[in-house]
Amino acid sequence: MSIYQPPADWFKAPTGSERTWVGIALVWCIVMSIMMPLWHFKGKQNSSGEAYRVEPMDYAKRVMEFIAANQVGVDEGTMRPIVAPAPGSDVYLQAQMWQYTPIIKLKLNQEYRLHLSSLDLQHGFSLQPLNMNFQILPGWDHVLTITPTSTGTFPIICNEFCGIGHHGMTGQIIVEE
Ligand SMILES: [Cu+2]
Repeated sequence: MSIYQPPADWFKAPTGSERTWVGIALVWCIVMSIMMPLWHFKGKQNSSGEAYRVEPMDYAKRVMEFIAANQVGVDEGTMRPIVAPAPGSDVYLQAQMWQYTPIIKLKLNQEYRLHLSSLDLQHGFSLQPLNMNFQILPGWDHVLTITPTSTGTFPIICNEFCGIGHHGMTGQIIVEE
């Protein structure tokens, strides 16, 4: 509640350049509102929001089972397990301060269900150099349906500040023929 009541004729319709800028802002709002759902279906890089509640310790157990069933090696530099899951299968990536586990090898042009979750706090999943970005939250299993369309080694970097080791938090997805 204001101290003084405004005069009854306080509203003045915008004129001149103010009117132009209000118009530009309005048109842009409408364009963005149309583009968001359009890009979801046309852009091929948006998640359909498939996510499930999961207790962090239950997720860690699934990741351990996944690694045990699919491990093909160990990365010598980081001592992280390397897994090569079957095409069409569920793939589990675990984020925690300050690493991603495991290193994932995928086949070109095959579809996978990539599960993302965190054991501690919020992390980011930024796949480079494609610049595909998702958030990784503890308590949520976020499932991305992905089909790699080019071969190579794709670094994952954390783009949500998560503490003192954040700058060194990286992972890897390797795509092979
Ligand atoms: Cu981080």
